[in-house]
Amino acid sequence: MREGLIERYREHLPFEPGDRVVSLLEGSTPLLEAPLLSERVGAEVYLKLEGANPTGSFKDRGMTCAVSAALREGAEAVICASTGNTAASAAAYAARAGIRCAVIVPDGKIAMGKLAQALMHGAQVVALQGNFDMALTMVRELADSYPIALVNSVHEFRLAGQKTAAFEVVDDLGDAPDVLAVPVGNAGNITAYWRGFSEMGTAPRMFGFQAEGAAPLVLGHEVEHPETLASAIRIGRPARGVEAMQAVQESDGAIMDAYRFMAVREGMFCEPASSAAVAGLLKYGHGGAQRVVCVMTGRGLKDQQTAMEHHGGTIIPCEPEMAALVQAVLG
Ligand code: AN7
Repeated sequence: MREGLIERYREHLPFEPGDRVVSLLEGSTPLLEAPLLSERVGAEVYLKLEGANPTGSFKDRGMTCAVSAALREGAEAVICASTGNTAASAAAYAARAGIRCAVIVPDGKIAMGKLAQALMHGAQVVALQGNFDMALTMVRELADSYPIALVNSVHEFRLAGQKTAAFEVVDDLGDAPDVLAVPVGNAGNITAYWRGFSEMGTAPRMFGFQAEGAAPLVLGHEVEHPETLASAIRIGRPARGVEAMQAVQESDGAIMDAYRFMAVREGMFCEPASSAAVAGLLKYGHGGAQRVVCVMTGRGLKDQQTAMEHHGGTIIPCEPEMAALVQAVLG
């Protein structure tokens, strides 16, 4: 039987046998070779397919731990601020646990699929007329004053769960890659990977990629009004600072090029934030690495609107007649 990541990695995680575990069988995601990307980058590039997690993003790794820990502490409700994926994941795990969930999202700035997930799982969805950074500040204050467990990546259990992705990469490759490329918003995920690799006694170089309009870690200062098409990483004040990270920024144009390249050439439909890491690799290269792992943090279907606006294809209308169909198909 397949097991969730708390069962699989219990000796590395702060859970005891007998603790109630809330799992949707997250983790154990595929590591896929990317031949065309490898050719362009000039190194062996592998994709860590985190979109294969139950709610379609890497957030499930942290959420199984955060929600299980919240239950153990007797919480009856969880809350998070989110650009979308954390909200979807928190809502799903809270539903599974039978507790209430509130998600605070920047109004109009999260992908529709993620909003649909949060609503379907029965979360209380609050659309804040402000950005993610404001939402996080306010949610932290609220969680300090009321008996609601905060499940953002300021929560240690989130990082504990997310570090397991590094264990899987080392397991699958037989060793750590030379470089790990990952999109960065709050810098929770890159911090978690670094911990995971460190616990395995390895130290790959960490390449973090931010979108040009939302690149506080590259600029070295907070960004008050972050803007990018990659809405998942529209974050101006990262909750986690990081060591051992090299951060660069990528323009929305390059992110959209990478987004299409991955879908058209590699058959991999990821969400725009994930393609920020691919765009960065294409622009800055492998940095002397032989093996690179690029983390595909979320699934393309989450954000159909961006896909429909940037696919570059056409839909050919057709009358239900054979001649018209031949014309439409063969041109
Ligand atoms: C697809 O869901 O912050 O650097 O609230 O959804 O750990 O923040 C999402 C972030 C990368 C950045 N890729 O990770 C949220 C949220 C995708 C994401 C990131 C996010 P962090």
